[in-house]
Amino acid sequence: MHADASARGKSVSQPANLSSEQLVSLYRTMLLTRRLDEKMLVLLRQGKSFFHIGASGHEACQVAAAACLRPGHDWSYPYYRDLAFVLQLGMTAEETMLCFLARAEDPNSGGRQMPAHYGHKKLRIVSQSSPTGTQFLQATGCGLGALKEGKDEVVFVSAGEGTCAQGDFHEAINWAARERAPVIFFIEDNKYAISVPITQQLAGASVYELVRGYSGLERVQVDGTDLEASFAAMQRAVARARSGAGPSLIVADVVRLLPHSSSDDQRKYRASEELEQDRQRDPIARLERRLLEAGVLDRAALERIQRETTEKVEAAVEWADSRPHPKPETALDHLYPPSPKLTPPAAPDPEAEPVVMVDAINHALMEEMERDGSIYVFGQDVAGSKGGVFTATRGLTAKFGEERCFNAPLAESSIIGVAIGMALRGLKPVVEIQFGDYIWTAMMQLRNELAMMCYRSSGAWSCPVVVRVPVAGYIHGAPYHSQSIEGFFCHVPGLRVVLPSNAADAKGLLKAAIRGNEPVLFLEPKGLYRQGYARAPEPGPDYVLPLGLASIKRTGDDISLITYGTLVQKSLEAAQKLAEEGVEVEVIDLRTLNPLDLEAVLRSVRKTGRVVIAHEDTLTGGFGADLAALIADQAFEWLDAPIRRVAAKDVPCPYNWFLEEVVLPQTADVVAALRDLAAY
Ligand SMILES: Cc1ncc(C[n+]2csc(CCOP(=O)(O)OP(=O)(O)O)c2C)c(N)n1
Ligand SMILES: [Mg+2]
Repeated sequence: MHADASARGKSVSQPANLSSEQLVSLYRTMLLTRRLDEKMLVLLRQGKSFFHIGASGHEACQVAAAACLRPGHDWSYPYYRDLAFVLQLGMTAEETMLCFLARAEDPNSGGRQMPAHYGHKKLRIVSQSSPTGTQFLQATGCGLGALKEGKDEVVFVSAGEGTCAQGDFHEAINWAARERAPVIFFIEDNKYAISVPITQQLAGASVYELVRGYSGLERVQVDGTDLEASFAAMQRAVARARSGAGPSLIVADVVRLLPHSSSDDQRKYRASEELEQDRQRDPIARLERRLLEAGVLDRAALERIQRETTEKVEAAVEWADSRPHPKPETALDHLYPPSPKLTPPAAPDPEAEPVVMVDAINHALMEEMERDGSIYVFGQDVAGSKGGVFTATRGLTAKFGEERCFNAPLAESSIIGVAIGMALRGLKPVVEIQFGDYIWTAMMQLRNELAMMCYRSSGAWSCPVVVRVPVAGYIHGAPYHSQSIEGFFCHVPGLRVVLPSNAADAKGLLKAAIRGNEPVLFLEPKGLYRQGYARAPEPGPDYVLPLGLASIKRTGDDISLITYGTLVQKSLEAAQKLAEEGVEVEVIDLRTLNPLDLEAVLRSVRKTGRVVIAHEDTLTGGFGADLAALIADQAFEWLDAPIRRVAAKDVPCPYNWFLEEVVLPQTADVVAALRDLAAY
């Protein structure tokens, strides 16, 4: 083992203190892993499942790592190659076969994910996904949570060497090292990422070299086919994390004895001599030699263990194969976790002091943080006396301390990934992405992690994260401070999308988002933050507005004008104009797009028979397209005219204010659409 002398902590070379019993027990898990891998490949050929990805060659370092953790106390984010790790931590052979055969009782995902996507609530193995590298930031968030809660828990996160090229890997190390978070980055270096060798992957062809510059990170290199050396490296990293000294990165040099997965044939890109060299380093053969030489086991004892292991695998397969598949009628379950049912509050007192939208949001955060100590606010510039570029978080650090309102690094994926990790351990992150235009670097975490966690784990895990995002234009914000983003996110099952148009709604909806268990994208039209017309008498601290209730802003019998966000005021102005012309327009503010109050829309359409949908987002693929299709589908017989849409032109929003005016929908555009429809 080679530890970095320049990093915090001492260099160690002592062998692990493993007793004979421990060695044999770890050997049993390694062998079980190998036999399961072999059996799964047989079952695959028999058409019993459709994907396999093996641990063969990685077993020694994996059992060593798991043996150093406290199951059910420490947290793990293992990757798809970690069968030996999860078995050693406590997952049973039966459970891994339920996973492989995609059965209903599989604790990993209930048959929703491919095999080897681990997750086990009781063992604190967090549900893992397919994208390489998303786990690092979540592990960091989990570690930060442990620090904030004063728990001595350690967080294990693993991946292959190829995955260390991902940005999330570096973002996670940066944040974990900055905070001295108790995270162990465990890299299983088999020199290949599918077919790509490490020389084509990483500068210096070495993970150890790659992370040299991270101050506060201890780096260790170890022969991952050597059980005892791996155990010593891991023991040291666990002790360091538990003592509060901070993160470690262990690079375990291993061999990949199987192709990348059952979809791959490594003979196509690796020389037979190289494959033979790898076989010479087989960790199981190595440990068997060691056990025999040390007299821990004799040949007969070894053979007995091998027989028992084979029998165990056969019994596990037979049992798992007898268990039921998930019922077809459960295919739509667990998209969202159960959330408290809220009843609509009484209307706010009209005599109350008026408040602008940004202050209403600020007060909602203030009141909710006061009420619930598990709420954490973070993002870029949100802390201290600045309180965010729009002041939405002003005063939170002063009131609740840096522990609960703090600045994140300038990295959006970090903000969402860390929030997910915190939420998974039971905390309530309410984070800010500074501008909707910059949310894209967090897209993987939002779409593949936050939104899918509950579904992919069959409801075992959920991420109650609220993501606040200033969006939209009319502020001369140019292409990169004007974007409307709701259309993208309404296409993501598992994510709620809220878009208020005034101060009172913003306060009530934000409170509901915070008090619920679902992941919520809370979009704040920044042009309305201080707008006079978006002001409202401030509702009290108990004003919690359930998501999914549209608001009828004006009633009318002639045309339904369905809108939300910045177009609400323009729609009201247009409706007023039409009223002067004798046409009564009903204006509906959707307030939340997911859940959608379709019933309120249909009720209005059945009355008017004519519909205009108005939103600021660009036309093509916008939310209006979907809503128009729903109305056409469910109220066709009631329609007397085509459904019209008013939206931004299909170009980015330009800076020049005359150009901006052309691109973004104006009141005159809404008026024109209404007149056109009234005359149809
Ligand atoms: C973000 C992302 N890109 C690509 C893939 C496809 N993919 C799956 S595994 C893999 C290689 C990973 O190699 P490495 O990190 O070295 O781990 P190993 O499989 O060798 O253990 C790739 C490219 C993916 N799952 N996720
Ligand atoms: Mg690899």
